[in-house]
Amino acid sequence: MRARPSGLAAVSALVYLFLYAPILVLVAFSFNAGRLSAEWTGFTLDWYARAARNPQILAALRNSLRVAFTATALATAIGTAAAVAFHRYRFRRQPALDGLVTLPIVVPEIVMASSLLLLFAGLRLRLGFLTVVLAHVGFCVSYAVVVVRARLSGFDRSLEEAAADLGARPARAFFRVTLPLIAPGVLAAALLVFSLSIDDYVITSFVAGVGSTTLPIQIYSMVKSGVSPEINAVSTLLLVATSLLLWTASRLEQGRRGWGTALPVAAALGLLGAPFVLGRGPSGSEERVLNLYIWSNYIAPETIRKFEQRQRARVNVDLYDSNEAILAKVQAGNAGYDVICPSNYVIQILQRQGLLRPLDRSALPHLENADPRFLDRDFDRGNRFSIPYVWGTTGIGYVKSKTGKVDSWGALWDPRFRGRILMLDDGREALGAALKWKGGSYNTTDPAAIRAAQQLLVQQKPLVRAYNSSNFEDILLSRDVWLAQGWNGQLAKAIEADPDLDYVVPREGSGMFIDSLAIPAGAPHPALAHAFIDFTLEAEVAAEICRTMRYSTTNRAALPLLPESIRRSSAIFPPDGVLERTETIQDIGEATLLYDRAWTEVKTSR
Ligand code: N2P
Repeated sequence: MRARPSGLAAVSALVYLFLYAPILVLVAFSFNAGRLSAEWTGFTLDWYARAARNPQILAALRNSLRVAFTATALATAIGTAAAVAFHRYRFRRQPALDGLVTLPIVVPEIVMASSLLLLFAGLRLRLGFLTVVLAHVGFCVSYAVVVVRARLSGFDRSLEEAAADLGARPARAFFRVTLPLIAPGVLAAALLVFSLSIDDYVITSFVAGVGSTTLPIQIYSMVKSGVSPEINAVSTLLLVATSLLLWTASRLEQGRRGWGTALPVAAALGLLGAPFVLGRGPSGSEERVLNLYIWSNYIAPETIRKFEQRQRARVNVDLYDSNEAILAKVQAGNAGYDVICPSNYVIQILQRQGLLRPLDRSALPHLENADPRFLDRDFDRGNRFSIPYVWGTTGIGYVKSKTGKVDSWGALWDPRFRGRILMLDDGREALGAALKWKGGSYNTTDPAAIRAAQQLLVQQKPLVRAYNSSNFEDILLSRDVWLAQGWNGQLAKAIEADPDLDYVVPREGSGMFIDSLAIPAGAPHPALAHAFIDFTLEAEVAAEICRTMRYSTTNRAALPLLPESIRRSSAIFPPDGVLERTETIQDIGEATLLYDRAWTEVKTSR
């Protein structure tokens, strides 16, 4: 026997540590009593219990299971049939066919995702359960074929022929002889497909509509509004369940079976089903549903819950962090949203394309509460399609003790702050900062000016720690950055939590936005959508939205209900002098392409 090279064990330990440390941390912190994942404060199972009571998580889990079971049945059946056909017959150009069947395994997921979306849009299929299942079957069949074929390679065809000689028809021979013999392979394929389906994020995120949010999508959307230990708990369950399934699949492929196979599968399904037993399962009855698509950090769960109780309805909330995301979803069509919340210029674009539904004034009695300063604006004269929700400014949040007073966009290019700068992950905003700094406009259509802004951002890149539009305020609070371009509401929240932070609308001027609620043309529940918009116009509700999110309210009646601290905050309600130097982002038509191109160049430059 050869001696084991010394140090090998240590090296392998390191490799395994590298591979598994993140997962172990996640699992460990799912049992941590503290909310901040940074330190251990004691053991608890509470996050599991909470996850089991969280209706959004339960709904997502139920969707994931429905999709996974359906996709598994279909993909395994199709895959098995294909594998048997390949085994039984030789086709012309067999190698090419083999390649084509396995190709989807190596096609980049993102390519598969966007081509599926295109296909469904072309077929005018509404995005939802059906499209998700079709997509999953699409990417899983290849795996099923590969696994079943492996099993078939050891299969003795003379058994099937013997059955035929004894008078069995092909179907009977298949079900009585072939299938039982290859059953372990088929089962292994099914387990693999199930775990691929239940895990998938990229493809699902493209082809899911509202109401078909699966667990991975739900987890990601929760991460965007801050990592809570509940997510760690759900992720741990998902991780353990899929590992058990994959482990069993590989045992089956090696020809092992018995209790060692049945138990882990039962355990995995038990884990996935447990939340329904522990928590109050979601009611299966056909309820009234509102599908809301809104910016992250724009509405508190309590506010949603109030509306649900009042209307005896359920609200599905999906979150986004850029106007581009909402444009893409609504333009792709048929996403099934009832209420969306785009910025001013996006309302204009969508309305011009006929993608918004005219509002019914008689269903909006609380419109009288709205602040007239935000009504009848250029992006929607007469408010035929949209009702203002909140407004705000773009500026810089910064750590006073580290940077001193900041009042210019130039601070974001200051080499002293290398690695301590965060920019919004948003082309119009990031380019806008560069344009403003040099005395230009957010809305210039001059190609040379846009190119110059692009160059500034490329030069700035080595100083930038992160591009982030979702939780930039957390990153500032944690001191990972000292300067963050961001939107005022979230930064105002951070300032209240930490007096060493401040917010400024730079002296060169900046952006101001009015984000409005609107109903997409194809919204499935327009009546409930109107009820929701009217609900947000109630003085108390509008005040709650401002209190919890710190974005400035567009509701006049809500102002007196706000605490002094908010009314006085210059980050939340900037004085007129500040507003005078802001401008709104406009729809600039064709020139949008120049911005898109410039931003892509910035993001991909090194
Ligand atoms: C909230 C983002 C503010 C929207 N997360 C800017 N239009």
